[in-house]
Amino acid sequence: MTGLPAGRKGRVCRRPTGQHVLPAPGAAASDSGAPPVLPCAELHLHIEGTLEPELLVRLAARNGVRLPTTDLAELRGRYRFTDLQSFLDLYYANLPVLRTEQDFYELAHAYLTRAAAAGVRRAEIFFDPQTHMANGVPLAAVVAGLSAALADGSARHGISADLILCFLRDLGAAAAAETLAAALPFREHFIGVGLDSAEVGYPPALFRDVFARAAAEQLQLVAHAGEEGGPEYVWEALDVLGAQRIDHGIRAMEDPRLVDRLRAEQIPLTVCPLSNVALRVVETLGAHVLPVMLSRGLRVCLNSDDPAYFGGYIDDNLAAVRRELGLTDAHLATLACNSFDACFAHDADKQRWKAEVDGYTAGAAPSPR
Ligand code: ES4
Ligand code: ZN
Repeated sequence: MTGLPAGRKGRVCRRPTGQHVLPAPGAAASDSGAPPVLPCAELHLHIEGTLEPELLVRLAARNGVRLPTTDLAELRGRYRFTDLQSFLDLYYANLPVLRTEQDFYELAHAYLTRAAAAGVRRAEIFFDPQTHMANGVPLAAVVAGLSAALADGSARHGISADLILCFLRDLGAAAAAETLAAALPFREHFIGVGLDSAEVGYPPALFRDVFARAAAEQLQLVAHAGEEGGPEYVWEALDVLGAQRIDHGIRAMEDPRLVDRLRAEQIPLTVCPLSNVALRVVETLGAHVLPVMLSRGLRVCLNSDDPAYFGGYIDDNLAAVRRELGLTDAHLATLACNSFDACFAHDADKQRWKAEVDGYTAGAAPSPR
């Protein structure tokens, strides 16, 4: 376990002067002269959303689970969504292929391998126990498989990673409380709780008691809010649940008073641009509010959400916002530093990772020919 309460103050990250040029995001770090990738933390990642069609088909065959098709192109062709619910319908329909500890191990192992290539130094990974328990999988198997993969990711790739247990808001508060009670025997295997799934109609305040119980267990508190729900969901997540980070939060930009609050308190917002486009929360990437959030001084960082479904991992998100929003090297360095400031790791680790960003930006200046 590496998770600890976040240190409040970090050293200010040195920004590039504007002359430096970062290597294109997506380039794999290697000893072979390939340019290094920007180090970052990924704080908004649903492990179930990393289930790529190839692994889906392999697990279905291994576990005798019928899929509507096993054709990879056809499966990928189904990954077109009109809103959050249309995505969730497919996402939940695919999850019965996950049955054993080994399945969960392989799922998280594949993510961490891909994340390491994308520059991820720290991952705080959501999992949805209610889905798996409803599918007949013991919570012990879920936790053991994921935890083993995290330990392996640390040994193989040096990635620091922890789990955050999410409550499915559309199953209600009583189910969330039962889930927390069932999970407390595994308390040492997760560092926090979150709130996900269908947002509109399930405001954060419904979950006041279960979040209070989690806080009493010294768990970190985060919540999805302001993805499809309005700014009032963000206010509630902060004021009623005591959320330390807001997942998505882009609709907070509709409320100037809320923006002032988020800036004043430097509350982290884990923004997921490719997700927002895929779920039509924004019309196009070029219309995303991310540049405004940065210019308003919000502590925003980039994340992939459900990368198997939304067109890419964190490096793909970085490349996309650089291309479509014209974000500069300084912006990307700020996003990376923000991700480390926002994470729940030890302060010494945060400082070390942010120094890597500094070294990276300084070292990325093109050498004179
Ligand atoms: C999710 Cl994009 C998104 N929003 C809310 N809940 C989720 N669970 C998995 N992906
Ligand atoms: Zn999410």
